[in-house]
Amino acid sequence: MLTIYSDKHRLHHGTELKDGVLKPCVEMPDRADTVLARVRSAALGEIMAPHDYASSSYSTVHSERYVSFLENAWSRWVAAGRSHDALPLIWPVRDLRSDIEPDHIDGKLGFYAMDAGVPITAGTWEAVRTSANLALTGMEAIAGGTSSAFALCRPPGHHAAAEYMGGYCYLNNAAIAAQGFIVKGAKRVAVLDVDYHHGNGTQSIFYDRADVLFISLHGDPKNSYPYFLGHRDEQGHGAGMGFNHNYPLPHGTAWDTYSIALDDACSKLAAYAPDAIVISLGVDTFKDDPISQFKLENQDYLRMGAAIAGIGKPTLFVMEGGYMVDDIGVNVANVLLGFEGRR
Ligand code: OKP
Ligand code: ZN
Repeated sequence: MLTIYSDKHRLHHGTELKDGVLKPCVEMPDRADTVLARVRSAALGEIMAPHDYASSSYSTVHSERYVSFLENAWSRWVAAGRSHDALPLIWPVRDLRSDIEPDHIDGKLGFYAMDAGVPITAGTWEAVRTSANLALTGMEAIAGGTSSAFALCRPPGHHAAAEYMGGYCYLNNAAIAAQGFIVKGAKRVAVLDVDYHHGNGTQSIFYDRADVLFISLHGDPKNSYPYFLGHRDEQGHGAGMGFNHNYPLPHGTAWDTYSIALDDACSKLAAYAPDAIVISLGVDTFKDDPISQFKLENQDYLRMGAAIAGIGKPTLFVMEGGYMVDDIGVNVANVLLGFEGRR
């Protein structure tokens, strides 16, 4: 399988507010390095660099003012006299006004964020745009006839919506790629999100559309981040009614239960007959993941890949979460090897 990768992810490494303490983000550069090392040692296939795309390529799913906020946030922060990572600290919840964008960077950060897990540093924008470019490059390879590809994205993307960042995500790489397929003429595209956390950003972006099916398997939001989206009754809106499916699963879910939901999701995907599938590939469903609560084992990821291959469509894998650094290389490669019928 073709892998698309860039070293530029290393430009982004920041701090998050976690357990009441400012700490280095668990979403760290070592993650991508471990995955790349395994892609090499498993001889998965060619590794290529991303093409460059203009910022307007991201405005297919994000608003222009949000993309421009991301692009300029660090320089605004520095101009306000700050030198540590930029983090939001106030949000326009419920009856506060969100119809007027603040001018001050502190107001803008809260306006465009859902939590304090999205540090902006000097190198963040370059890493973020490169991550989206990896997904776009993979999409173009598949649109051009390649049957599958793996975009080794970092930072991840599935919590980012049209106008907000959150949960280590800034641009929604999977959504940008899915929309890219549509722009290139696909009639229907499906996104399957197997990250432990609900892909609230991707759901939000495609919620009222029938041409992009979104299916997510994740920790029940009653007890797992992002808490405020991902329930079973969210099935789409307007033309998109019936094109959004959530499978919230309890803490402790292991392969026996997970695979039943996955098989059901795969039947829905096959019935939709998409021209292409985008997989939001998080491996934080692993039993030893430090921030998640499922119990999948190394070998289960081979089965996951085989189940996805069973749908039989051109497939773009886009890297999302997975924080047990020692195992994410093995687990990601197992999905890709399982997809290819290797082991
Ligand atoms: C990202 B992905 C606030 C952030 C809390 C959020 C976990 C995000 C997971 N400090 N942690 O879906 O793997
Ligand atoms: Zn996750």
